[in-house]
Amino acid sequence: MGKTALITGVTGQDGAYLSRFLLERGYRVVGGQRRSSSLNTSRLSFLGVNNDIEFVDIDLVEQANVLRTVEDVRPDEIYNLAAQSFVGLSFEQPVYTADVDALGVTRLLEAIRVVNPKIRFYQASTSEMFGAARGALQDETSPFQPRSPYGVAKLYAHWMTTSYRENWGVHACSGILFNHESPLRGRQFVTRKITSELAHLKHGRRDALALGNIDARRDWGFAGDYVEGMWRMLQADAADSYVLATGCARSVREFAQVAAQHLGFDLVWEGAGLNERGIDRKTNRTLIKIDPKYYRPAETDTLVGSPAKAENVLGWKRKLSFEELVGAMALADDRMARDQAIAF
Ligand code: NDP
Ligand code: GDR
Repeated sequence: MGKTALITGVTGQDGAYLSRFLLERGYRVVGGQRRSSSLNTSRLSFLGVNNDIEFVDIDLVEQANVLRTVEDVRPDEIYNLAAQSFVGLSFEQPVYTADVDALGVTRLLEAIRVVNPKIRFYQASTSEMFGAARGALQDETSPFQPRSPYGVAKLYAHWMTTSYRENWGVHACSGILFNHESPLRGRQFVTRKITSELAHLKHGRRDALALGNIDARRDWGFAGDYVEGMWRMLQADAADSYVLATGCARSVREFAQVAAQHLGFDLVWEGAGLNERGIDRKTNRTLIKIDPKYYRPAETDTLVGSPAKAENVLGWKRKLSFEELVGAMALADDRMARDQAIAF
């Protein structure tokens, strides 16, 4: 009989890719979803796995609910992907972010300790914990300097994961993942915002796309590659912390440039600061403008990671390049925007 995995945050980007990955390996996948007025299983449907998952209601702010779920499901592995994951929002909702992203993890770890300390645990940690790192290559030994309430909450969760490993012998891993994207990425994150909105501009929308700090640099990989790394961490004999990254940083400006090219625009930049514009040279139309509304109170300018440990110890290797990733996202949004333009 295959193993049972409980995935919290199953309706999110990574939840969808991880579900598909585990189902392909014969797992029984139990998807923890947060009950709301309208359930969002669109990503799971997109990957064709919606009907193969058993759903349970779980909300990380509810201790008894978390405990009962772990008791009922009796999983071999728990992948904790649930989070208030939008860094920008964490500046406005720091208490809620901490409740879910920090204390929520302790609630899960306590449930494991009570129900069965042999359950293997994956915590979705983040490069945001490195925060003010300023461009140097970050690895598992780099100092943490979080700049956002989200990063601070995730750092607490990272240390609690480490603590349950050291104090209670739980096979608890912290995956310190750098940004990973896909056509299933939420539209508030900058990559999907760019591919989705540029595609709509191509298919008739008029308003230019408004961005914040286009000189921010991130290490962008493909979500489908990264969920394999999560699984590999839980298969290793010893639990540990691992960085998953590409080792290469690109600016938001570069991402927009490549996406625009895939969508048939010839993007050039004019002006500076708040007056900078991204213009389509072919039509002289403004595609991109700057709106300070999207600036963050404390910005993390550049984040780039070294995946050397995961590559050497786990044999993990990402497959998709930056150009292939942007191309796949642009193509998917091009089709979606075209179909919507026809439908209306
Ligand atoms: P998403 O935002 O796409 O998904 C987050 C999931 O968490 C959603 O299913 C959401 O449910 C669920 N959720 C939110 N609050 C709660 C709660 N209180 N109780 C239970 N479930 C909740 O994130 P990603 O898939 O991109 O990321 C997965 C995890 O990895 C997150 O923890 C994120 O912080 C972390 N991470 C992501 C990186 C990335 O680049 N994608 C990089 C590093 C870390 P609902 O559908 O109801 O909103
Ligand atoms: P991030 O991703 O904060 O790194 O968190 P996001 O795509 O939101 O921002 C990346 C960078 O782009 C800059 N930026 C903008 N960002 C957004 N969202 N919207 C804009 O209009 C815009 N303009 C410029 C941002 O300032 C930032 O520098 C993601 C999430 O998935 C987290 O959950 C995860 O932990 C980290 O990645 C690693």
